[in-house]
Amino acid sequence: IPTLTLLYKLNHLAPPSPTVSTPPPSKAYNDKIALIRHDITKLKLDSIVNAANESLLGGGGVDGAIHRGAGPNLLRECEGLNGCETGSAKITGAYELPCKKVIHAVGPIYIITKRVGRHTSLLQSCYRTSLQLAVDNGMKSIAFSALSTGVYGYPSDEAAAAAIGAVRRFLDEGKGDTLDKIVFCNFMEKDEDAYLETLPRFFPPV
Ligand code: AR6
Repeated sequence: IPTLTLLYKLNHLAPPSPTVSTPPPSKAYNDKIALIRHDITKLKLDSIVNAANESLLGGGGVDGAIHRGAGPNLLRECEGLNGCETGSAKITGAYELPCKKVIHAVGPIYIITKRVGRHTSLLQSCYRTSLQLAVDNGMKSIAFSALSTGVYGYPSDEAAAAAIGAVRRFLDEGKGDTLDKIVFCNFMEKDEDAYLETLPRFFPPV
């Protein structure tokens, strides 16, 4: 039933934006970009990005780890947010976590959104919305979990290209000037491998 609901909603979204080709690699932002493999809940950065679902009321994977680490007050705050649409994000306090804020992004379920050609734009929209929320809330650093690559089934290589491309575009548009660090925080080796392969296409090693 949740699957049918999501499909219904997606059919009523705006048509997909034209595909954006990969820009030539740029070292200009290399000091801002970091790739690590770590438990994101342990990071002492300004903000971390959770791979949430539309209810924003917790779940498994990184979402479960973040709620466990933050304690029950995070759920209390999330209960007041009235959920979040796929492709968007909302920001909360971090409570007992070492970061200052948690950005809850709702990535697309791969198999459903691919059917309607919205998987890439929805995943990229999560990254863009999260970056904008970080900037708007005075965050200097942000760490992304690999949104949608767990339970939501997004293939690691495609997800990495969409994520890194979205970050690169945000920076190219001059919207991320106040951010000092943008961290891609992977947990599984398969995702780290995809990032190691894909990052140089957008941000070549110095
Ligand atoms: N730190 C960093 N990354 C992690 C951690 C961690 N502690 N734990 C897992 N990951 P997933 P999704 C990685 O399944 O695919 C939840 O139930 C993991 O290896 O957490 O977006 C939500 O409530 C993977 O690369 O999120 C939703 O219902 C990435 O985090 C649904 O899952 C995302 O995997 C969202 O599915």
